[in-house]
Amino acid sequence: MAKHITLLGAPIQTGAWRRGCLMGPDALRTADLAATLTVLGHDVTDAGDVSPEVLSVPATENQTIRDLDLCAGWVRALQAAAGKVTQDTIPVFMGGDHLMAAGTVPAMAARAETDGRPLFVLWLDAHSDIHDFDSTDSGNLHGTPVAYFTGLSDFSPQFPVLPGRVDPANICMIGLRSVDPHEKAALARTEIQVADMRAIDEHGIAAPLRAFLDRVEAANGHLHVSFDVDFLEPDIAPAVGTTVPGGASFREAHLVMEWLHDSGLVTSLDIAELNPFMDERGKTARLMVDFVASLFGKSVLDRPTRARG
Ligand code: 6HN
Ligand code: MN
Ligand code: MN
Ligand code: MN
Repeated sequence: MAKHITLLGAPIQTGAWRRGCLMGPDALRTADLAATLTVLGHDVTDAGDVSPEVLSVPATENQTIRDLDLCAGWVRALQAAAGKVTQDTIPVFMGGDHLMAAGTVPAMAARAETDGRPLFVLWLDAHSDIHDFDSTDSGNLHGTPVAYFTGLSDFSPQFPVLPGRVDPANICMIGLRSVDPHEKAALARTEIQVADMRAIDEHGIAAPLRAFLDRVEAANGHLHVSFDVDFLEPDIAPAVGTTVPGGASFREAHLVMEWLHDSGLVTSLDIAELNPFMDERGKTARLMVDFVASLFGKSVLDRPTRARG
């Protein structure tokens, strides 16, 4: 089924320690993301890049936090830009480090509220990104978006009041393999469903995904997918700042993308943490374009899909 897809660049890199994610949107463009989706029959608009607001926010008690003003300016600008995306389009937010999700996800939650449906989030990542201003020991705010958009921690007054909040019970994290002690404790206190790499080794990646997609469908939910490139095994996807060995294989990630397509449930997507400065001849950018294409219907053989209106 043809979709209207809007590409929106989120070249934020101040949430990460390593510079380079600002090139992420342009690497995806160079790897032909728009044309690839157009060939699949979709109507694609590239809406260009968002720019951060220039802000000066009060200091946090934790002095280790990096680039707080710029990060806050990005969160505000991304919430504003994503907030303009209407229901009839599927936005693909091209990051940018994963703090981008502090902008995109609350906006998608607010969008879902306008038709009274809940937002679900599939978090594909080596990390849980559930730190807050007090708990982060690295000071890198890309480790915090989940604690923010769930309202589990207080990020005021530095970050905006949430335009929309995600219920932790509506989040599924797949691929985790680097979780800090504070994050472990935070996850244990929430209803977030987690399939870490051990669970994937034991039961396969299909089982937790199927269970989650069934829940999204039963709740008539919108589904936002936040795909951190470090979800993948670094051998196949070297273009990330925070590589952790033992990630999802090409085939596991590919299956996830194809199932997401067949579910007909996905209403928005983040591509986060692509750092082209770390890439090998564009291989990670091209791989990500291929995965996005699978999510939007590229397949070997046709299979029945659960088309939704
Ligand atoms: N990401 N837990 C680590 C930290 O610095 O807080 C890593 C965060 C990684 C963030 O993958 O988007
Ligand atoms: Mn992440
Ligand atoms: Mn990560
Ligand atoms: Mn940490």
